Amino acid sequence: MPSSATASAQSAIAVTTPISNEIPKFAQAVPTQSGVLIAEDDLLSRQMLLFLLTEWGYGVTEACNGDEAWQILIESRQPMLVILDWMMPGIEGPEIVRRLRGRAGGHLHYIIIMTAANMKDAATLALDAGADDFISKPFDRNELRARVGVGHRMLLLHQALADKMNCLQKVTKRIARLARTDELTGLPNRRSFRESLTQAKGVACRHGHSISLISIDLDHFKAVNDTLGHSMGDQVLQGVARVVRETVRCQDLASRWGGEEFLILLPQTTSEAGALLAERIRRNLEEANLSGTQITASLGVAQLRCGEDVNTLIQRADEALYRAKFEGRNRVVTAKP
Ligand code: GH3
Ligand code: MG
Ligand code: MG
Ligand code: MG
Repeated sequence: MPSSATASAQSAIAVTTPISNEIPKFAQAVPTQSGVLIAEDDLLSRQMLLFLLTEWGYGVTEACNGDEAWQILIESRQPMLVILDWMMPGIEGPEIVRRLRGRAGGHLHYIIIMTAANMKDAATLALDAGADDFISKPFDRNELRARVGVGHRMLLLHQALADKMNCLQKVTKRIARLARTDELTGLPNRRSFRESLTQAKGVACRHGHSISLISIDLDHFKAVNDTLGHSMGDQVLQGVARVVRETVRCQDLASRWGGEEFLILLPQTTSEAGALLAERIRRNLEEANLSGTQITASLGVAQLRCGEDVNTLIQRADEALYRAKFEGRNRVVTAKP
């Protein structure tokens, strides 16, 4: 039995193959896992359909009236290929189609309605009800094989498209995540942090909550690179990120702002509480002994003022940080509220 890919490739060939009376090879070759639901109340017709479809390689599910067919269709997504008799006890063919198309995912089935040849406008009505195709009864076996084959190819195409969409969705998600993450430390990057800060500011203003920021800059980090090498410096930065992440509370958001600088958003936090947390981070970094080297950091803390924009808040946290540098490094300085 051919794979789906082979069947797709074969169906592509069909477009350029001139029409002949011979059954094309690809049309004969149907993967056995392809199922067809036959809903037909006439026993003889149902047996004939069962015989032919089985011979052509389809797995067949039978329903002998409309209610039974409907039950099968709503209980399972399979089979996706459906042959419905128009007139049956219980729900009639076109009504089944209408109901199915109205359900989530119900547009994915390929539905062929069997119409009596002498019924006026039957084909139009069947297609208008939402069927994909129709076959007049009594049916010609070659025509049936060909039309069911079209349905089968359409379902394969749908499947291939759905697989591609799935793949695309996963890639898009991954790209979006990468665009928001700092590659070295795995922390949110500057872009992501700015968005989160703007959002958090909106929430804080609406609810009258305080919100604070800690700005961190490693002390004399250039010397770490100069003595240990850049790749060791990278490892130290990863270690700093780990220490910061482990020290902050779960509602806080630590980010790598750039280089050896980190920003932490503290929702519902005053600058006094922020300073206590900053001091804990400072101490933990000092004691961490990352990659066999002792590093220290200077930290600035600022609390959002009423009506202040996020850039000014960042700037005030930075100014506090530079005061910490100026005053001798390895310390926390809090900006005036
Ligand atoms: P200060 O105490 O005044 O902040 O001194 P400093 O040496 O930390 O500051 P400076 O701005 O002079 O140097 C920052 C250093 O951080 C220089 C730069 O090479 C290093 N750095 C920035 N980004 C990275 C990185 O991704 N990996 C490594 N290994 N080093 C980085
Ligand atoms: Mg009937
Ligand atoms: Mg710096
Ligand atoms: Mg520095």
